[in-house]
Amino acid sequence: MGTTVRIIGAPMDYGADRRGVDMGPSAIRYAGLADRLERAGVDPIDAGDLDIPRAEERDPDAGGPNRGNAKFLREVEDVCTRLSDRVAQTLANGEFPLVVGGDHSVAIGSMHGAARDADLGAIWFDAHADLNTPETSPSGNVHGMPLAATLGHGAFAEMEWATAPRVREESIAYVGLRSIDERERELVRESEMTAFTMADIDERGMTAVVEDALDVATDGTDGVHVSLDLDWLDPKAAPGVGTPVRGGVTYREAHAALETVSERHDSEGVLRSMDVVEVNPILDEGNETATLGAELTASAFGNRIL
Ligand code: 6HN
Ligand code: MN
Ligand code: MN
Ligand code: MN
Repeated sequence: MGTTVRIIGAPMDYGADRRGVDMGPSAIRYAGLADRLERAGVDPIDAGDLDIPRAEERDPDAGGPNRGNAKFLREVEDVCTRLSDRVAQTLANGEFPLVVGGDHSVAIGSMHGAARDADLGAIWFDAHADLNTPETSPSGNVHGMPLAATLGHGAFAEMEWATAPRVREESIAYVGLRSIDERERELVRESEMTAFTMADIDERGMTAVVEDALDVATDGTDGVHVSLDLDWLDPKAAPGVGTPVRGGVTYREAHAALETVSERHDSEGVLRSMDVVEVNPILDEGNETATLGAELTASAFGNRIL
């Protein structure tokens, strides 16, 4: 049979300002994630959720001497450490780890786990660059920092739980970038990462851009991590997110992107891990954003019309 996809729920909201994103895993399951994956031809196993204490019971200011401006850093560390173990174990069992968030800081754990025994490339489907550090973050929200954490920027250099040495800048591609803080802009420009903005998608079309992103993320790596932040889409298509940005990807472009990933995966087996994050059911309309998250995940595994 096909691939076994292990669904790992990470109902974490420590990294975001707007409460409710911790309900993302329930909403995405309710939207039929497992059935949709099955129809796409893979075997889903729902591993349930990581146990995550409510933010109200925790101290946002804990997290050690280098935590700077970062809120709930100690809690994010705890969750990401456990998540990394789960992801690594899943891969060791020959299964595919699908992490369902939760805010985007869960990606620190998924990438850490997926990069333990492999050089990992990444495609970042997001409106944002997620490259802030505890020192530079304007908000203190760790969901704006996962790529900086993975790459070991700033204070993250001292945080072994966050940094993934086998993820290199040159193997990371952004797709759909359109909201970036000043410091992040400089970093992206100076870095060896590849950034495809919304303007690139306007000009060249989604499929061509994603093909290029796949080239970047597969070159010299053992596999690709796909990080799907639902605020990548236009708020008209995905209203249920905490940090919406106008001018995003359309419903159809989003499917085309994930279908392009799946086609490359069919021919070259490139996918290693994935997360789907930032669905906030409180802000959503009729579970539309959660449904989109489930649909797009199925598209990544080959849900085809014919
Ligand atoms: N996301 N750059 C802003 C910040 O607060 O650092 C927004 C981050 C959004 C985070 O995409 O998951
Ligand atoms: Mn993000
Ligand atoms: Mn290698
Ligand atoms: Mn985002």
